Formats: sequence, structure tokens, C-alpha cells
Amino acid sequence: MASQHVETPAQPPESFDADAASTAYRSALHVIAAVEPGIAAAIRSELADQRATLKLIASENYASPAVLLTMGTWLSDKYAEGTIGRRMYAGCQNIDTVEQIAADHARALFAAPHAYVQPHSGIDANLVAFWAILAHRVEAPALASLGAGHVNDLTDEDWEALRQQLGNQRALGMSLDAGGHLTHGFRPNISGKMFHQASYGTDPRTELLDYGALRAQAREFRPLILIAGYSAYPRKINFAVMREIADEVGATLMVDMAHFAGLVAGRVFTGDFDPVPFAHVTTTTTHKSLRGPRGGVVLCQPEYADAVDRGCPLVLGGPLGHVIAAKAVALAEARQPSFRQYAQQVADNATALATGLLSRGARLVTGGTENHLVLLDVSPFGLTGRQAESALLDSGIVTNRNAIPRDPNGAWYTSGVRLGTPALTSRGFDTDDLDRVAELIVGVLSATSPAAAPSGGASKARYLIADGVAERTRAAAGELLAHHPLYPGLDLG
Ligand code: DSN
Repeated sequence: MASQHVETPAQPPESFDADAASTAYRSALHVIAAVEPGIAAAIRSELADQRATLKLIASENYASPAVLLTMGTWLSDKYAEGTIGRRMYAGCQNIDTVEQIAADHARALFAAPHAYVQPHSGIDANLVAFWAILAHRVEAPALASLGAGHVNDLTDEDWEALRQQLGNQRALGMSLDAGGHLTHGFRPNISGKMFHQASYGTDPRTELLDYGALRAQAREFRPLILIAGYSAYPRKINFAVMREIADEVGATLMVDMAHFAGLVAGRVFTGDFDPVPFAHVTTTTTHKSLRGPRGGVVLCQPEYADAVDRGCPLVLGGPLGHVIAAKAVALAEARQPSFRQYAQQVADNATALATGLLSRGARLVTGGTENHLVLLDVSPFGLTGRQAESALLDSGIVTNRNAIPRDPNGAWYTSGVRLGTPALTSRGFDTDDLDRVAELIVGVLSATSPAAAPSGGASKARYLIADGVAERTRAAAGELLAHHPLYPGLDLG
């Protein structure tokens, strides 16, 4: 297959001083093993596993040694509730410095008016966003109309009326089976309980977002918050149209760009496809396509900044100074020109993976991809997502099962497997490699069949792989991996 990617290969996070990193990790493992050898062994084992498998989980990546090392520091030991210059503890000058550097990088990278870098995860970032939108849109005007400065100033009667109002707002987000996230109003999640919630899906024929249908639904439902973003939708979203719909119904547009933040940072998603200028509040994680430490960030327009900055301790526990510092390092990396090459390669690789799967007869939800992920419908192979995920894992290919629109197998067994290219691209995989990965995936799934349940009848979990296929695939994957070593030169001794 012809290579379609940019002239210079993507710069992997491995552009580090391997000798220095080897010394650092050897020493760290020595210190850790003296206290709890089981943990030192697990750390070694995790690196070995990550080196030896094809990682296609769309939400995972490989952070650079600089990012990883930053987390193992005494910044972890400081309490710093509050935010920059407004802490509830003394002695936070270094955490202030760290948080300011991270926020400055986030604002510059995404051209955002304001950045809040404390959330511990994407779910926490979304909770901060929900809190800030309720505070700005509902609580503040209610307090003003009652002539009160703070909820503690309210009579019990007024507080009860405000509490009812806060608890009766509406949110409209993408449904889980269309590719939305649990925190976008899925009923078992707190977001589905704290709001009157409705979901929008995708067109049953094309499996694409239908902006006309969404506009009609929003006009009817009139949400306080319109949520855009996804964890398993393989297409771009037009945020200019989303903002138009939000404005038309008086909603706040909240975009969760956790999955595609790296494509925004790397300028693959620009214009109407860059959410930051259009959303009132944008949330993200830092560990997916952005390739940083595990954590979250909230970006927002100025009018939401005060409420967002009060996230800790009103919604979040004490900030993780060591992780915020690692976010700063990762954001600094993402501002390098090489990150743009990386992001473009992630997208090119996803296209190559989709093309490789389609050309071998597979069915993809929406028929392809425009981002970093592909959603493979495994029902034509006669498998559930659970069976496909397990058979691929046996063959050295790490994926996750995922529901497809209107999935007959539900969210546990599912009928799909989600595949993403951020991690392999960080190892330096190119489009030819992704075509080979597609070949291996189709080979495994074609050789896998459902097995009977122990009690007889069909099982949605048990499966059989034809003799030798898993072993041969692991060997073929090993060849690809050997061409693109993870953290080359890093030797734990
Ligand atoms: N766990 C993330 C993902 O895999 O998409 C979402 O929370």
C-alpha cells in the first residue's frame, strides 16, 4: 500500500537521552524494590508487556520519559487546595509556579482564554464543567435576584427553591451507543442523574451525526447544556454548527475533546472542527492523543473562568502537583513542531487502518474514519465484541470492545471493537505498518469462532481460534514491533 504520510516521520516521544533515562529508572527501581519488590516487578513487567504488544486502545498512548519522571517527585507531597495565588494552605509557591506554567502552555497550545489544569481525570474535568455551568447560568443569577452574595446567606426557603432549580436543569449529549461518553448523560452515571437528560444518536442509515435532527431535538428539549464530543465516534464534528444550535436554544455548548485533543493541538482539526473557539467550556484528558500524564484540563471562555477555578475543593480533591507538573511538560512537548507531524500521522494511520480493514471485507461503523479511531463491527465475523477482543489479545493485539449503534449485544458483550492509532504512531508506525496491522486483525477474526457455553447453547464470551493463528500473529506482530521499539535504548538492567 502506498505511503500517504508527511515527508518527515512523526517524532516519537523517544527522542530522549536513553542513558540518562536508563540510569534514572534503574535507580528508581532499586529504591522501590528495597521496600516492595512486588511493585518494582510489576513496573518492569508493564514495560515489557507494552513493548511486546500492538496497542490499539484508542484512548491510550506512551508518554515521554520526561513526562513520566516528572510524576515521581515530591510535588506529590504538597496540599494546595484552591488555585494559583488563592490557596487554603501555606507554602504553595512551587505548586503555584507549576500550575501557572501548565495553564500558560494549555492556553497557548489551544488558543484558549482560560485554562484550569487541576482535574485528576476526564470525568473530573466534566464534573468541574457541569458545576461551573450551573454556578454561572443558574446559581449566580438566582443569588443576584435575591440580593444575596453567597448561598450561605439564603434563608432555608430560598435555598430550597434554588436547590430545586439547580437540580432540574436539562442536558443533551450524544448517546453511548452512538459513541458518546458515560459522563454525557448516561443514566447510570452521575451526569444522567443530576440532569434531566436526553440523548442524540446518529442517522440509522449512515451512522453519522444528523445536525438537522439534533437541531430539531434541541429546539424541542431546550437544554441548559448541549454536550458535544465522543469516545467512539470515528468522525469529525462541526463545532460551528453545534454552537449555532446551542445559541438558538439558549444552551451552553460544552465540548469534551478528550479523545481528539491531540488532533486539535496538532492542528489536524482546525476551523469549524476546532472546538475551542466555539465552545463556552471545553474539557479534555491529557493522556490520550495528547500523550501526557493521566489527568484532565478545562478550557473556557472568560465568563466561566471564576466558577471553573473554584473546582477544587468544591468538586475536586486536592490538586496533584506532580501530575500538573507532568501536564506542563507534556503540553510543552505538544507545542513543538514535531507534535504537528505526530498528530497528522495519527490521522493518516487511522485512515490507512480503515482502508486496510475495508479492503479485506470488514464493516466499519460510518464506513470509515476522519479522526484517530475506527469502530469495527465484528458481527459479520459471527463474533461478539468480547470474543473478538479476547481473540485479538491472545494474538498480541490489545484493543477494547465497544458498543456499535443500536447494538443487539448491549454495552458489556457488544458487537464492536474500537481501534485507535495514537499509541502505535508514537512508536513510529506508518501507514504501511497500519495496513499490515489491518491484515493481522482480519486474519485473527476470520479464524475465530464462538464456542458453546459450559451449560450448552451459545456463549457471548467463549471462543475458539484456529490452530496456530494466535502464535503466528504474535510472531508477525513481534516483527512489526521490533522495527519500532518502545523507548529505544531504555534499559532497566
Ligand atoms: N476510558 C476512556 C476511553 O477509553 O475512551 C473514556 O473514559
